[in-house]
Amino acid sequence: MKRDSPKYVTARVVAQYRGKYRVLHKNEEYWAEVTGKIMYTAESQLDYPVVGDKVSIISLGYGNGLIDKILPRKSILERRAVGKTDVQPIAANVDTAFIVQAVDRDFNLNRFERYLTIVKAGKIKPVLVLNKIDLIPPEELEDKLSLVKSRFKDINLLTTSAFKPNGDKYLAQAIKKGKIYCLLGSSGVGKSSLINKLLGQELIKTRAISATTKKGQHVTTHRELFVLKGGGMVIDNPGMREVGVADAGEAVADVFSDISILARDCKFSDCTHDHEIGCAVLAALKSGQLSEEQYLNYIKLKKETDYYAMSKLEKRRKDKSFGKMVKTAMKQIKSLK
Ligand SMILES: Nc1nc2c(ncn2[C@@H]2O[C@H](COP(=O)(O)OP(=O)(O)O)[C@@H](O)[C@H]2O)c(=O)[nH]1
Ligand SMILES: [Mg+2]
Ligand SMILES: [Zn+2]
Repeated sequence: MKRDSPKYVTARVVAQYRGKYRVLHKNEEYWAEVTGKIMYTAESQLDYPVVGDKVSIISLGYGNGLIDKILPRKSILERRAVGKTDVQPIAANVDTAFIVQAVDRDFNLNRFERYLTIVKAGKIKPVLVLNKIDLIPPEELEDKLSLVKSRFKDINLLTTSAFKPNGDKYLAQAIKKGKIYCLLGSSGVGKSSLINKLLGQELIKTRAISATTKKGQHVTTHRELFVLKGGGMVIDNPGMREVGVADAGEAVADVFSDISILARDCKFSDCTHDHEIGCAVLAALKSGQLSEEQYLNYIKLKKETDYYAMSKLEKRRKDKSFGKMVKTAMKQIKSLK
């Protein structure tokens, strides 16, 4: 008797739970787990599926599936817990990240810089979003907008309110069919409210019970991708307390482009802009051309990436000596034969 060959389909990871994933193939949803092969060969979290990933699954019927392979990623957004070296993937294949702040209490230019660094390190396009604009008078909003614009000259910026009719207009306009977006920012800035507004009431209702799995969706997910009516995809993220930067040396230079340009005039090419004689960055700080706030944030983020790079090097060194150990052991084994 001939057995049926397994049915492979390509699907999108739309939600992740502990060890389980919800994936979407066309309009069909599956609950999926990863194969043992993925589990046993994984070297880090990066080898596991993450929301936004395209995966190849084996359909097991009844809305269940096995994730067999992660298809090559266009981009990967990752962060690092402060003081640790392992990176945590946030989302895959994101085209544009909306970095959200609320204009009332959360407003903080340094925080924008930190998020910009992780977004740029992931080769993702950033857009800054000021939400809850219903809470402040127009003059105050103007002041805040000019502060953001003067610090981030080449980054797109838009304003929203989840509470005003059409308050998501600019956000909706920025979202294109077939592209993946994610909302980043502290807890409470209104990310989920904005996504609800983009979705509209009806869509949320139809999501209450999944047609394929017949399971209710009361489970609070940590990260979830929503498909909008227009065909754009939006990922909601839980608020992240720590957004440590990882492999982001280049991104830091990019985000702090003013400092990078100044640094070309430093006397030493390896200047750390910390104490060196002939440092153009320190000179600009002294003359007031560069603000102390931005300088300090730069030094802080630079230290974080340097630390990360260093520990990676150390890891590599360790790997090397382990390799040597294995070689010597193999030789000894051979000589015994
Ligand atoms: N006034 C005002 N409140 C908002 C706005 N957006 C969200 N909120 C409120 O802010 C709180 C946090 O919103 P939520 O969407 O859960 O934030 P998240 O943690 O970023 O997902 C909730 O009480 C919302 O009702 C807004 O545009 N204006
Ligand atoms: Mg939320
Ligand atoms: Zn310097």
